[in-house]
Amino acid sequence: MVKLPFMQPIVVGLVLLFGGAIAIVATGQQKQVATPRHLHHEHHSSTPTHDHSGGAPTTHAELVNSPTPISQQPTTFTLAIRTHTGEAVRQFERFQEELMHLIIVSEDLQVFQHLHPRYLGEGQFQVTTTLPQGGSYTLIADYKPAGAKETVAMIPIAAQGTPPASSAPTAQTTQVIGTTAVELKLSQPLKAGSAVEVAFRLRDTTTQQPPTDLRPYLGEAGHLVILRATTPLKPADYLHAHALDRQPKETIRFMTQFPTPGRYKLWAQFQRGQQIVTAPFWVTVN
Ligand SMILES: [Cu+2]
Repeated sequence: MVKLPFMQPIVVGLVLLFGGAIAIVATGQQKQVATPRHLHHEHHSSTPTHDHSGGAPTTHAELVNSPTPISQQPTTFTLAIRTHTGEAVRQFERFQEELMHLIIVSEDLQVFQHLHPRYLGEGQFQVTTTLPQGGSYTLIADYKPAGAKETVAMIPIAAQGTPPASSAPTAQTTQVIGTTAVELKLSQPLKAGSAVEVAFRLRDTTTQQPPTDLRPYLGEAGHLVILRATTPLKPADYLHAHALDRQPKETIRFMTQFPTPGRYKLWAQFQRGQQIVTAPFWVTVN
């Protein structure tokens, strides 16, 4: 297997229960990579342990004072980050320009939101959003306690309202979002456990030329969030790939590694002027 400098193990996967909210947490999951070897651990470990790398305590996220969301109505979510002994985690490090990245997806992965909750202090983050339809969602909180590793916590929620009609995944490799055409380009067939370059070629549909107003998004040429199509989602199913460049060009490249075979959804995000372009793609990994 190709060893990459950014490969880091998932140290532990936990399932914690408190007050009805369930958070599944992986501490020490590095952004892109979960190697299959580590997937074994997460089914077994349900005891809080410590991050092997720095001795920092494992943390989890839980929803506090948050109402049941109703579709098409704004809902304010408050997330509390705590240690396993229940103490508030107060210090966070900014990464990719934010203290927390919150991804919200519907169970069928048709709905995707990438939000940056406001830090209220005392370990609490808050964000207001509107879920477009009823049904099951997962909140994926990605944060970095000071002195500890980046942590991914998953909180399943249900929204009241009519669930969506089922829609089949498409194998389309070009998506047109507004006036931006985004073409997915893979350097090789996708194989679980192998590093792969995932690139996106951007074109302005009015000029048929590369966009001239591309700018970095959250400090990088672009953002790529990847989720495995599975229920329930676990931290190992979440990949957050980094762009290979800071400055966006016509083709924006990412390196990642899919941990296991299956269907995955990719959301590539780029910034044009003041607008964020989010392009979704389905891929199959063998
Ligand atoms: Cu973010």
